[in-house]
Amino acid sequence: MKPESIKTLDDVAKIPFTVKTDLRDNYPLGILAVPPHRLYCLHASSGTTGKPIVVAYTRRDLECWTRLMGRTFDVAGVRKGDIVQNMYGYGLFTGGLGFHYGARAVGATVVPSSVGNTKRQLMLMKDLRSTVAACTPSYMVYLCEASRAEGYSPRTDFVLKIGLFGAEPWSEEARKRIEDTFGLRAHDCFGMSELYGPGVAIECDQRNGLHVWGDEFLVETINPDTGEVLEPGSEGELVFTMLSREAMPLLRYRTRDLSRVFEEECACGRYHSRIQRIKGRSDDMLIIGGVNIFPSQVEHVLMNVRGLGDQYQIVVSHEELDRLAVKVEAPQGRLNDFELLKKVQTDLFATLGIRTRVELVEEGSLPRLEGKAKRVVDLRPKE
Ligand code: DLL
Repeated sequence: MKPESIKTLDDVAKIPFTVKTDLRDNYPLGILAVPPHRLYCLHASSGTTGKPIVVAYTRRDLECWTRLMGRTFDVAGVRKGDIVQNMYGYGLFTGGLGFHYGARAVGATVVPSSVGNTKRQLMLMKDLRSTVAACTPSYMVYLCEASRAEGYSPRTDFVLKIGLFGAEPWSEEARKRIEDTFGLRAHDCFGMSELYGPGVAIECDQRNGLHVWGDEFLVETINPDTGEVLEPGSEGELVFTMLSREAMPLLRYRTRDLSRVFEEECACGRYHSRIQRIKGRSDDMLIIGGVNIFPSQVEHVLMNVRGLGDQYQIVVSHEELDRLAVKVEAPQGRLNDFELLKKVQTDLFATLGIRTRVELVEEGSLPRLEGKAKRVVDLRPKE
């Protein structure tokens, strides 16, 4: 295709899709559209195998991302004078720095407390009088319980007004729980590393769909099985084209996220079209406490540990927080081999970045299915 081939919006449908494996196959920086010395920053997110996907930003890309995050904060009502406790992970994950840039763009005060250390988070939330909480919704739900367990009265000890929650699917029930506990207004934020990070779409005060920043992202919905473009309003897989990205201008990037686009004007007065809250994914990626995990990553680790059997099962559950457990078969003599267990646990942590409970089970005890193996058991409550 040549740039001249695109004359109208309908011509966009002639451009082939870009998919996650295109990025993985070109690891680390094989699809850059600028010379490497123009890069200002690199982030990374999980790929389907051991190697992550690397995402690159020029100076202009970082400025654009910051502007989009600033708008995202603005839509949610965050202003100068607000104190933003940013509990997204700082590091390769785009959540931490993305929200950091957003807070700076609106002139708010940012507390980069990053993930974890719940006691300290609660202490800071009270003592620094944080007015905005930014974290994964599952962590905020956890803070509902944890704050009471630590002896706080969430509505009087904290002064949170606004919550910016995303990076994983969540429900209206979770929203209600968070709002009732903390007396704040919770906004759903959507984004993905390949599309800068957070800051692709955000709920306004109407909270009836998330406004997509259409001046930067052209959004389409497709039938995930056939690739056919769907009319606005129909449910399908979201596909994004970035309009001004320099380092990695992805065209028709398939997100695997299922949603619906609607273009009606919003009561808030904004013309940016909206996407419905993400319904789920059309691939097997699991999101565990905001961390993306592919079952193939687990398999990759297990295959590389000597002494294990071939069958395994991934069990995801929810006890206060999302938990990941891996059951793997081992020969009779090694079921109590602590060294082996430890090795699996350490290797999984190194690849996935989250802690996993590993169980060595008897050979023959895990279910065998004909045809496609069902490796994942997800016991988390459904909406
Ligand atoms: O999760 C970026 C982000 C950080 C978004 C903080 C919002 C807040 P990735 O790690 O690349 O990037 O994961 C992207 O997470 O394709 C969705 O499946 C899922 N996801 C992100 N936001 C939402 C949301 C960040 N609001 C993947 N609702 C996406 C449901 C979400 N799923």
